[in-house]
Amino acid sequence: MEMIEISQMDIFNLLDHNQDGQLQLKEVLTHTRLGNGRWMTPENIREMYTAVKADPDGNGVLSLEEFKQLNIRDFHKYMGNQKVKMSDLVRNSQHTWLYQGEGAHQVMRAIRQRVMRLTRLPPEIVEHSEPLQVVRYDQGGHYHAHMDSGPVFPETACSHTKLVANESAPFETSCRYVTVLFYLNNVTGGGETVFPIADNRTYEEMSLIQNDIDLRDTRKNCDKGNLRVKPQQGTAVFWYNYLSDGEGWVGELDDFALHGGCLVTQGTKWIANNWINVDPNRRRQQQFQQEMERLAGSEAGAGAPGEWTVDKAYSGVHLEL
Ligand SMILES: [Ca+2]
Ligand SMILES: [Ca+2]
Repeated sequence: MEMIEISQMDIFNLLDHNQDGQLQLKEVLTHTRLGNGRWMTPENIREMYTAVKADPDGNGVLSLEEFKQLNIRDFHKYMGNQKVKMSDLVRNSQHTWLYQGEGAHQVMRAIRQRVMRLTRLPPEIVEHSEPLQVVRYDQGGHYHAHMDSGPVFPETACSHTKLVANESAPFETSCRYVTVLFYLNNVTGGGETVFPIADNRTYEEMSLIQNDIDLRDTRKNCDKGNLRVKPQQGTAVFWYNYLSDGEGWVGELDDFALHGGCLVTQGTKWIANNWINVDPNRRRQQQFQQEMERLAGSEAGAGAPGEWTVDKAYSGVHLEL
């Protein structure tokens, strides 16, 4: 594989969203998905600047000169020494997966049938989607605002079709066209589902973080989100994570689908998620469905292992966006 050389100057320019030659706090925050699941607040960034002496003139922004002086080892050492609590993570909850394919418990089958009727999507698409994810948030639990699926470029593979398509791709995402979120109980305090920028026509990525207010932070700023849905047992909310391509198929990612789980202030919150996976590449989706049908047909009577294959493919999926 070819390695890409990028200089510190290139990184600086990538981070400097408004191209003013300074890194503002929000420009740094937008790119702080560090891979260890930790959520960074403006205060965390300031503490980090102080600890690694990143901002010697103390004006709260990093100039190119300051950025070049940064010792990346100091930074990693600082991050490595941080004690991380569950409440510091992007997501503080537990989950499991429940099989819904042929032969599953009638309640699981009934949920799948209802998702078909609700979304009006072809049964073969819904049947070959991910199993049901059941999630429990204890008191103090949350999930900061995120997208359920990622952008799809020509060189992006979908998790569900990649094996069938047999194409090597540098990027991969789950291609979750639709999310159906079920509320399994009434939550005593908090736990709303927040869509911080729903219906916000003037949305721009950087406006998510204003001074010290990060609208994605569901522990602190749920009250400032545009749309909040209160959990009510037996109800569900569903939305599209991608726009239409204008030709009856899945198009670009819909940034407005950003959502999160607000802090549970009292009691426990139980939800379940059904994600409907559709490959924006129509040919790959069709290829995948044909293969699933062939597998189910060739091994009929053996508990439809074709579907188990799909379910198993998702057993390790843990998406942090
Ligand atoms: Ca800037
Ligand atoms: Ca500075």
